[in-house]
Amino acid sequence: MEAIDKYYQFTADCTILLHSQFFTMTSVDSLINNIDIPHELRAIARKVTDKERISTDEALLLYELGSPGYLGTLANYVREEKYGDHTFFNRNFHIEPTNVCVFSCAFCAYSKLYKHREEGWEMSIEQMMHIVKKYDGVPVTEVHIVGGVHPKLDLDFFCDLLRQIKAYRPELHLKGFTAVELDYMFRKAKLTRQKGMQQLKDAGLQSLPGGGAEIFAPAIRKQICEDKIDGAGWLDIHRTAHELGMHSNATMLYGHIESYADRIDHMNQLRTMQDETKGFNCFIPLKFRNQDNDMSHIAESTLTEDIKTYAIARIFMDNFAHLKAYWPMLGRNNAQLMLNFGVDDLDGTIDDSTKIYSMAGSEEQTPAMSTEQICELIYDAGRIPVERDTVYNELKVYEKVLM
Ligand code: V47
Ligand code: SF4
Repeated sequence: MEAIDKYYQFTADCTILLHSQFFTMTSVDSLINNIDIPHELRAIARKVTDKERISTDEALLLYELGSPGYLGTLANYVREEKYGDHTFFNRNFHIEPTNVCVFSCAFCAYSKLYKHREEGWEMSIEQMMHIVKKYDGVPVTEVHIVGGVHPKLDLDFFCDLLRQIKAYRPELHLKGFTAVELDYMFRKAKLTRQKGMQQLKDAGLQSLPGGGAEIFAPAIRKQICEDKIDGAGWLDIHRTAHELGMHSNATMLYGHIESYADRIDHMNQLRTMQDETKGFNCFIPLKFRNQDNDMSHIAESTLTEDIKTYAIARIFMDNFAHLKAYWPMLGRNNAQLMLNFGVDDLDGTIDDSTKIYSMAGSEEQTPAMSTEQICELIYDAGRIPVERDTVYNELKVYEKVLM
């Protein structure tokens, strides 16, 4: 009970902080010149305003010494330097072909093992085309296809699906398949990653989502998702896509058994690869949710932890253009809050079948938001909604109409 009281007290404090001194403090100069702030943090703030990259040791220091106010001011500075108040979203929908999976990640509340496949679902191409057709006349720009790793749904099956969607609605951007699904598909087809990826690209695939990255550190991966592709393999799949001219996203599953050093190592490996390929569109920290999975005994991260992780990601990952808060996972209110901690993108006005999070305990009962609702959420945070396509071309700025 005491812990719950403390949590609510913290949330209340945080709200007060945000609505009072946080928003009035604002100036990044005050971080550099305020002698009450530890000199190491003042030096980091100076580096950031000088557009110098911070090191992994400095990122660790931010976790250890940075207050939410300090981190928010600095991350917000980076975000506003790039986009001012512009805040991106896109209109998309999801297709989840199956929740049957040969892997058994301990955090996953969504999949059914192949031996219990009768408890799960598996869609035919016809059923998936039925979903696509439901959006006839709806101005969506992207379909996001992701699911479990089903041994019978192979590369040919997915190429066929992609070709049929493209033939039906050529302007829809096809973003699909985590590196985990791709690795399995290519191995099963006995193709190199280059050849397998090329086949998917030829069939219409344009981008990869960021899933499956989890935490690259082998010791953590061994405990939470031992049997699927390792960190080096995940990076290699994304490199392969980038070399073929495709773009992709990157995620990090945080707030479970990993350390701060593991998070920074993960972000550093992504930052290093981005220097080489420049193929990542955005970085998406994913907060671990603990319901109905084999890691339910692990407490979820606090809001302070979430704030710090988003802000540090924005400060550290200087070569990533965008930082996304995936609202079905984080909850609408907390995703909105993150717009003050470096986030410039709220993903999509996603419709229906985003089951992976609702099953693991995200408070989003209905993971769908209309364009109007997402715009309101953004206005309410004092920002300006901008509809984008998958690769962040700006499609429409929604200026608020004052009555
Ligand atoms: O890799 C699974 C995560 C990911 C849980 O690229 C969980 O635009 C928290 O990556 N708690 C798949 N996270 C989804 C994903 C994604 C989502 C939205 C947009 C994009 C994009 C990518 O979901 C998995 C895993 O890291 N996940 N279970 C859980 N209990
Ligand atoms: Fe399968 Fe993905 Fe769930 Fe892991 S997270 S068990 S790979 S569906």
